[in-house]
Amino acid sequence: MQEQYNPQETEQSVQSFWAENKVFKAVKDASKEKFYCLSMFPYPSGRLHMGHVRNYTIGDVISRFQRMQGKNVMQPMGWDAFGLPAENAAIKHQVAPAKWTIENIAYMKGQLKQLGFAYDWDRELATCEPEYYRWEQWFFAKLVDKGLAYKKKSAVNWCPNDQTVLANEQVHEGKCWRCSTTVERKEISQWFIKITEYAEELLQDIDKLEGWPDSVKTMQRNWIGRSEGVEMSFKVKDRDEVIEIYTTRPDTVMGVSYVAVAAQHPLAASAAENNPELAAFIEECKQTTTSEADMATMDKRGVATGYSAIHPISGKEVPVWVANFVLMDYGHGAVMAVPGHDQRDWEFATRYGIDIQQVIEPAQSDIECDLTKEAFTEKGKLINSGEFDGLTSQQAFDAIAAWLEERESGKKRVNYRLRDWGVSRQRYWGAPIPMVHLKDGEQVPATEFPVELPTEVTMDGVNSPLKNNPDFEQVSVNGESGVRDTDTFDTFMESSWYYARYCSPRYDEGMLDPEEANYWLPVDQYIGGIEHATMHLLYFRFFHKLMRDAGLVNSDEPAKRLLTQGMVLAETFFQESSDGKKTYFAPTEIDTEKDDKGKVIRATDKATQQDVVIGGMEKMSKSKNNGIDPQALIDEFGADTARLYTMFAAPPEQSLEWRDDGVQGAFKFLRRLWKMTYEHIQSGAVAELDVAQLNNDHKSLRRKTHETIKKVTDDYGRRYHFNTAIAAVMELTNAIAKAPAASEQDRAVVREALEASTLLLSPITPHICHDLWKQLGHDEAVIDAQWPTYDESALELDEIALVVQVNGKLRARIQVPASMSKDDIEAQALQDENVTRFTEGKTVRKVIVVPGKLVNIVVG
Ligand code: ANZ
Repeated sequence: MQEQYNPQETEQSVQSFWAENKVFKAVKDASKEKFYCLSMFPYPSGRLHMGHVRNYTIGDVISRFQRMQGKNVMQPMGWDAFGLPAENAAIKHQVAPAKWTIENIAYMKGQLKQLGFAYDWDRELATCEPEYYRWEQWFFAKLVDKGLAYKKKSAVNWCPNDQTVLANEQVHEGKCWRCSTTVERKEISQWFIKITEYAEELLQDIDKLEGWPDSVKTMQRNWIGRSEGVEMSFKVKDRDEVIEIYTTRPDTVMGVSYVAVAAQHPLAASAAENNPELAAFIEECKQTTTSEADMATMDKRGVATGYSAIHPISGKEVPVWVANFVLMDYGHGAVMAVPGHDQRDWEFATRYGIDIQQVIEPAQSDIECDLTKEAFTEKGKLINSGEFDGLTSQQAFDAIAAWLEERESGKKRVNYRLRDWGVSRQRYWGAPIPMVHLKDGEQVPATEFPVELPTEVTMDGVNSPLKNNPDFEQVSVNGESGVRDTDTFDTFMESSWYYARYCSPRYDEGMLDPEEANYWLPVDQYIGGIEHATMHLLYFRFFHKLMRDAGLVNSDEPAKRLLTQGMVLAETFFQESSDGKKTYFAPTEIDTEKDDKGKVIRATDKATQQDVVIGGMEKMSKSKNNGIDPQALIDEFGADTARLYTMFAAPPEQSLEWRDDGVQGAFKFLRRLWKMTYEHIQSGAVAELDVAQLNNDHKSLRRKTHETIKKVTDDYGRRYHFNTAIAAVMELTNAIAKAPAASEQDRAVVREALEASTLLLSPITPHICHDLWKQLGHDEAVIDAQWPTYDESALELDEIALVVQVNGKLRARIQVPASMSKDDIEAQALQDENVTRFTEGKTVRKVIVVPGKLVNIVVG
């Protein structure tokens, strides 16, 4: 064994050992409990960032721990390889997206290997491979056949100058990113998958996700947004149309003072025919995109149509308006407006001088209701509502629904905020949508898969190489000639089922090999960022159910347990120019002064020696220039230090504030552990541990060892608190350093403690532990070693310390044998001279013994 810890040398040789022996190859084995551990796969952007390192280390630690628990672990890795950045790079650097992507994958794969992650690389996949996306296309064709995918018009960002569709990221402040032309909204025909058909199941099954964070479950519930309401129709006076509306507050129906429809509503179009003001307003609404979140705060505006609607209950006439706060794709694209009890309706009515009527009064008199100030939106008791007066909102809900139902002018209905998933993207670098437009206008799925994406392309930045490309577009299906869809899938499609494909990544007879899929699935532990709480994690659940209903998997949910790791933050440094523009400095460009807690208190620009502003901890990002390059860290300290530091600095769910001195500390700890083991081994052979021969010092170190095993096992397995696990092992190594090493039994207990430390740290710092384990004389690799179990008898104390109080005041400390009875403890406490000083001459009225803690004596 070398005296000095040399991480580069150790890590290379250990990684070769793993690779040569295919140590992490996962093979189905029905006799063993399986554990499928999955970290969200990366987009191959070029280099790993610290967020990846953190995410993948967490997954790796869990995988290695589970394996040492005796489970059959699978941990795969792959690439979310389609997407816009490859197209952008293609335009900027004149390199085809495929080539750029493949080069990035090669580089990043090298980095993942350097970090020592226990992946089964034989299962690697990249979503841009035709062998992968062919099954996605095949599956989509199935969905089309089942009626679960359909085409409809939907708005996109359109640059009239470049004549191209823009992704949201390509619209900067309403202008095209390339030519700065004002971007328009344009309706084009696109494919949708009916996730709404699964809305109820997706909602109900959230309750089955026991191992998911509550925050994610709540976000999914809100995203699905189930509401119970009533739909009813308003006839339009002197016209044939009826306006269908959806309301969650039918109890307010007698307070309706207008009806508002969306700009895209058919009635709006017909009313606009002879009304240029209305036509202009509709056009303006169609051009603006307001997110639903902004709807609440935006200016509520509208134009009257001149039509009147007839109230279904009172028969009164109310005006029909077109309003910008009504969404076309929610409910029926129309609302019954009740300005007395809905704040949006109130703002609109106030602006346009429309009647505001109170029909609900507060249930309790101390609740304020002043309709001149704002709407009263709470539930209460009905007033001014004719035959429904006096009912509570809840009673009125049912009564009014029944009233409408009897007359066939309305009924109860459940509604969801969730919309169908639009999967068409007018981009090149994605999986082609496998649909063909036949001459007669019919659209049919392709019959052969993959519909391969041409990869030898040049990109002009305007047109997708798929468009106006006869080689790609012209096709014949069952003898009929047609034209292919030139759009590609949303990349969320690929990431919705990769976890299942990992189970049989090379299977070419189908999308999934059912035997493999049903052995490995569901994923036992999924790890990724909280930013995926809704979109990806909902699509992923949805796809699992689609695959289940296609007979491909037999479970209801894709992942049992989910961990959302926190962000990695770092200090920011900037200078501000007189016009308020901030220039951010990279940490490598800065000299810092720190206080004794390691907090930066002064920073100067290395180049100019000028002071710069310390901007505080923020998420590592390009825009703040505060990223720490993992590669530099690995090169300087090795992967084990990078892994140890990221696990030590914070528990996985919390944000991690990067501290350089913490990295140094992690490295020093590993160096010390190495040296300690070296010295122990140098001092010669070690005898068997003989419990009968142990003195108090031995027992105390042994107790520490076994307490540490107990705590660390719980930290890893249940709590996922790797930081406290590491802290516990550090304490144990401190105890080892202080322990005597002269006698045979001295060294035997030290050996036991060192071995435990090595095993307990091995999931986090697998390279150094692999070497140390070997040096400690073991033939089997540490990854194949069994996780240590604690010895209950080692935890037992021979003697325990108790405090003795007299009348509640601490007066003495006594040592007693751990097995001593309460009576004997009481007797010993009463005899202690520090106690007798306070009890002499007094009557002992009561003695309370709290085992393991204290004795309280009451005298009077
Ligand atoms: C009358 C009413 C009175 C309403 C009242 C609310 C309070 P949730 O709960 O989110 O499902 N609404 C219906 N369709 C709409 C559309 N296409 N665009 C904008 N708003 C729409 O919301 C349901 C409520 O949102 C419905 O209940 C309707 O306003 C409005 F005191 O109807 B309500």
